[in-house]
Amino acid sequence: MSQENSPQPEQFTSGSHDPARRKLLKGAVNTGLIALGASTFPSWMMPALAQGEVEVPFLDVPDTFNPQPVRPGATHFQDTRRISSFYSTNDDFYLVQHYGQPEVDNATYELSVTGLVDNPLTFSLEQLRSRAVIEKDVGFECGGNGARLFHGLIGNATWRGVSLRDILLEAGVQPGGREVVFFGADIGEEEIRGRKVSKAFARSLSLEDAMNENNMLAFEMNGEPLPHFHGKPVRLLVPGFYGVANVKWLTQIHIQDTRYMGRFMGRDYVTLKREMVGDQERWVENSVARMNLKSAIVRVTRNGDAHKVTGFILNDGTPIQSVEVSIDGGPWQQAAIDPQSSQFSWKLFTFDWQGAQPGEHTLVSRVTDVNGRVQARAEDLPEKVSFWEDFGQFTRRVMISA
Ligand SMILES: Nc1nc2c(c(=O)[nH]1)N[C@H]1C(S)=C(S)[C@@H](COP(=O)(O)O)O[C@H]1N2
Ligand SMILES: [Mo]
Repeated sequence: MSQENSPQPEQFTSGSHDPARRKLLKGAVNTGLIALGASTFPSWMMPALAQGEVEVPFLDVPDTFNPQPVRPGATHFQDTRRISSFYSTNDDFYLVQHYGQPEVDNATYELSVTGLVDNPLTFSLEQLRSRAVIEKDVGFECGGNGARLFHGLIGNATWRGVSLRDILLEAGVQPGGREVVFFGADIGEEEIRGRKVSKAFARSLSLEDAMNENNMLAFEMNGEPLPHFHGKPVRLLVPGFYGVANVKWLTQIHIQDTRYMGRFMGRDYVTLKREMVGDQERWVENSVARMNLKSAIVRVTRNGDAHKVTGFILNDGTPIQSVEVSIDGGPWQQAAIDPQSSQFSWKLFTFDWQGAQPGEHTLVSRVTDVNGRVQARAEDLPEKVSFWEDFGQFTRRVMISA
């Protein structure tokens, strides 16, 4: 077995490109039976498996695909074939961290607000917790999520915390403050132009984006104190943005008058694609920011003769018009969106597949938002050489047994 046949999520930021991996996945056939999930989460639409219900195997998932339980320091991705509830559990919600998982002590934790502000501020955890609390369902995926992990770098949770906007208003951003930088407690050694330097994980937002009332400094996830791996005790949440914006182990917010250029703004999480700039075709880089309009089918189950297709939608919070499924290249048919969905949650959808015949089939979904934007086929998107922002239509192959 070639090493590339088995996805290595730890290495997904090291510059692997989609095309090679995709080629390998295409040829793979899963002949084994899929073990039936034992999890039973309360859910609007789907107990993990209802009585008599079985998973239908995907032919596009190779036998070597082997999702692991959470391990300290490691990337974790969900087995999306088992997504069966609106909220991901804190353990199954994916994990990505580039400089390990620092231990931050709640008792000595401090968040500082510095730079171009009238009132520099510091908060203890207790002081943050005593502010007005906001609560929101927010789902997101890593900007590097994609087909090779069957879109497993994903999760949806209910979060509680305080308003970032209120804190910035209290600090009083001075005229000229343009950029808000968020630093984590995790520090890595980076070699930049031949020099080794210690750098904290950091991301920035324009002042306008930072002032959005949806942004939260979160200290609770699904009713529990924010778990260590997800950024204990406080993380930033920017609803509608890719995961990289949601700085974990947050310790400093700094307002400055220039662009912030760090590895995770300017070198990694940078998409390079070919597109029209005015009337010129150019190669263009962009820093991964708002989530693109995306849907994917992740699960197919069978109960007697009835087949159910399940998938998810993620985007920047623009309301969704519809999500549709096409079987074997046939007409687009409407799927049903989970009514628990809210603006920034993921949106699970289900489709009742009538009259599925024994044999091999292809299934694909596409989502449309209220502005008429339609999820494109991957081959219709601009040519792209980086694997960031994988949001084209995702065709699945299944085998229906007689
Ligand atoms: N401090 C810090 N925050 C971070 C990261 C990191 O490495 N360090 N990784 C980012 C990336 S790339 C992603 S996708 C999300 C993942 O959040 P999760 O592990 O809670 O799912 O955290 C973001 N916040
Ligand atoms: Mo990420």
